[in-house]
Amino acid sequence: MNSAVRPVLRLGWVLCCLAASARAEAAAHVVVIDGMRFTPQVVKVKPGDTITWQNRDMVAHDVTAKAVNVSSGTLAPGQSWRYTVRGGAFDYACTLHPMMTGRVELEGAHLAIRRQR
Ligand SMILES: [Cu+2]
Repeated sequence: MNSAVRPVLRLGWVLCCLAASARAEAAAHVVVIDGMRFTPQVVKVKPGDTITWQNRDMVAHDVTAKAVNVSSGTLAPGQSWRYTVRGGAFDYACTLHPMMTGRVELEGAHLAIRRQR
């Protein structure tokens, strides 16, 4: 093989592996909405993870955290909404039933959670 080409190929291989491992680390979390509550109520995530809220209840709900501009809009029974985690932790609620609350926490980021309060 041409020795000038080899380092380029090696770099390409490294970048490819980095991209693959970053993708493998992003987890998909599910929060079920049923019986007028979010389960689990606290979901621990990393930036890049996705959270899907599935409304399995008999009435409409939403997922809203105004402080961080998170809003699912109304989720009719059977609907779901996927969110990709970008920043820090947040508390959320259902605006239709404000006693329904949940929290998104960052794994191993207790300082970030404390700062938000
Ligand atoms: Cu609700």
